[in-house]
Amino acid sequence: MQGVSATKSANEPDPASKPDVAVDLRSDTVTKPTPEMRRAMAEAEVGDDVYGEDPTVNKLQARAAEIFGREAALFVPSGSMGNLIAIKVWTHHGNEVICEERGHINQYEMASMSAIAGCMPRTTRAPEGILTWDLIAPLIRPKIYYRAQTALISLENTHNMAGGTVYPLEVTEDICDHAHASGLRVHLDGARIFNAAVALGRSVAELTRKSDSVMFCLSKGLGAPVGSMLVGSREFIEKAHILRKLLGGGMRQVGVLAAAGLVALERSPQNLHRDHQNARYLAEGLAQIPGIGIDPKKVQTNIVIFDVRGTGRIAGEISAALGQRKVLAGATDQYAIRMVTHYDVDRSGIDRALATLRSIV
Ligand code: TLP
Repeated sequence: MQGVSATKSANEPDPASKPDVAVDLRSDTVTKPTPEMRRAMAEAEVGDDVYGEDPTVNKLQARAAEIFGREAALFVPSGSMGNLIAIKVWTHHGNEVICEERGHINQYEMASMSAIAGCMPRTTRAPEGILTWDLIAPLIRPKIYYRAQTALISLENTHNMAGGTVYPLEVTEDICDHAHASGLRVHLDGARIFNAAVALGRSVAELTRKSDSVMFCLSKGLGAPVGSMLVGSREFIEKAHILRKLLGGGMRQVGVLAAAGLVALERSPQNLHRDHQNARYLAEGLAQIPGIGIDPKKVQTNIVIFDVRGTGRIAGEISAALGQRKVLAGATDQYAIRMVTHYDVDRSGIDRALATLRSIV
């Protein structure tokens, strides 16, 4: 069981400790709503949010804006839609968006920045996924009539596919200062910004204060069943609101989801340090398995990506073998496997995952 939490009772059975139940390390998106979330959902006051009349959504939006120290916030169905909306607000068709090559907006959002926002990603690979102004500056297009124009820089904190890495605050702020001086906007894909905040011991407001817009997910480590938030200035959110409708993201009595989101926002950040401890413990265990490549010191948050080349087998084979033994993890490329710790997996689940992998390789 994950620690002292108001979201789950200490008597609740832990699914990971039952051998017939899978240890699901595919993602922190797999977390199920806690009993407190389910109660809040059942009791939520609702209204038609397309009319702006859902009191629970309005409360969630006001609270998110307050926590991030911003003027306004908007509830959106998914992180992908939130990122796309932000890109559309800050760009025109034909613009370029600078992002890290392995970034979610570049790899996992169905090329929506091109297909829908009409933008080109301009990417580079950064050590540990952490962009710096030195890496970004050469990617900015000169202001010449025959070149596409750079409009936006999008950062990802924590960086998912680089292994949950965290941007040092000075680096983000330096990027934002230079970007603004160059007339560029900065969007933050902060799907897991609360994990970054816990890792750095700082508030999400501090970590994000210089970004022009922030998207964060309620439905990852925070454990809500659905939903993400955009936060920024009132003007940004007004534009985002229109674009959400354009994309078909206007929802009606959606307070039932916002209610779970509110519980996630208030309660879950205090539990994330356990996921980080479990991830480090997992990485230390993995490092002792012959053929597995990982540096546990590099695991800063809840994402563990390890190399299986030394086992002589490819990641897909190993993850399939793990799956047959009810340990779920995804291959992220030919030789890499990702395991993500979260609220619904405890130490015994991690031990099971380690023992299972050891027996396979
Ligand atoms: N990430 C998912 C998969 O899509 C890879 C996961 O399991 O980690 N930004 C970041 C950094 C993300 O990791 C994700 C989801 C999103 C945006 C998109 O969020 P959703 O799934 O709500 O559209």
